[in-house]
Amino acid sequence: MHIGTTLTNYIIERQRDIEGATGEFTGLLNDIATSCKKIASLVEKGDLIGVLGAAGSENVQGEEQKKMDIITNEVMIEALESNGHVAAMASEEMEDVYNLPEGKIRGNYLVTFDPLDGSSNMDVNVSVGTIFSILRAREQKETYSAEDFLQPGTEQVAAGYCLYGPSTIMVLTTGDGVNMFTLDKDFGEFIMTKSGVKIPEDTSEFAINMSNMRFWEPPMKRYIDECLAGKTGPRGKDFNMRWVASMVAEVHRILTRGGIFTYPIDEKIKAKGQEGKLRLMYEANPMSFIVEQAGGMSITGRERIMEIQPKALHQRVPVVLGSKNEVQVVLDYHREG
Ligand code: P6P
Repeated sequence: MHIGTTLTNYIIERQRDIEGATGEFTGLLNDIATSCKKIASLVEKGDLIGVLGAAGSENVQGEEQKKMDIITNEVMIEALESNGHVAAMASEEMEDVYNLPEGKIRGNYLVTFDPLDGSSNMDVNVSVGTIFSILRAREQKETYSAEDFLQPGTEQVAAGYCLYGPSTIMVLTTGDGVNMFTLDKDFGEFIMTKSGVKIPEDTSEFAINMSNMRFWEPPMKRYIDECLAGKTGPRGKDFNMRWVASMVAEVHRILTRGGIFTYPIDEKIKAKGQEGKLRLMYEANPMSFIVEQAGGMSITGRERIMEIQPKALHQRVPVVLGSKNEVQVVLDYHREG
């Protein structure tokens, strides 16, 4: 597909490539695009419409919910539940699976999403994003449970995110590479601005929350120490560091110019009885699908994220993703112990 085509046309063209496609998948992707346009409008207005700040509640993760966490979750549900493409949904902001109200037609696809990842950045006007993942429902039924969603990341039929930054950019993979679409707000269409995105295999830019350094496991401590040692150390080159505290922004930078992003397991996380900070079903898996489709690599430090058999809807995992030769260094260090 050519630069300048609309997301709508791209999706329809892709549907033609898929034998037996019924148009349901096309309709679902368009519904997701519609929800992201609505969210982009709300994010942009911010304080003008009183949507910033805390909601006064906690999500299933025990994290303080922002007003926009709840608002954007409702936007996604409203956009996805009415057109008969979705079997059920799961969200960072909802403890249980969201089953469609009685009478709504169930479709063939399960959708997981983080409606506004990095939402605390909204209050300080820093980029945030929506992350989504699409799985096939293995059977048609009225009521779905978490077990229906517990499929490895390799089962995803599509994944993407919408980054609400200086531009609003939808990044999408349906298993045939990664394409980027920039929202032209003058006429409300996402326009293809990059096609066949590839992550540079090497990098000298790492992203990690350095305040957790004293909690890291030895392999991660070794890796970051060597980055900080730069030319004087075993890596023989200087590194740059970034930390936006918005995974969507970090991944977008890596897709654009390379890099490595990691939220590793650490002693603080283990002390809480958790296996990581980021969530598998609606953060790590969709981002891993995108990164791998762009020629990058995505692991926990020890194994490929997309091969993990999920045990729970809100399961957390360590994440190390980005330029494949750099992620390989981290994998090698974990294997050396
Ligand atoms: P910390 C946002 O809350 C998020 O889930 C990711 O988008 C981001 O990379 C990470 O957590 C930031 O975590 O500990 O730096 O606030």
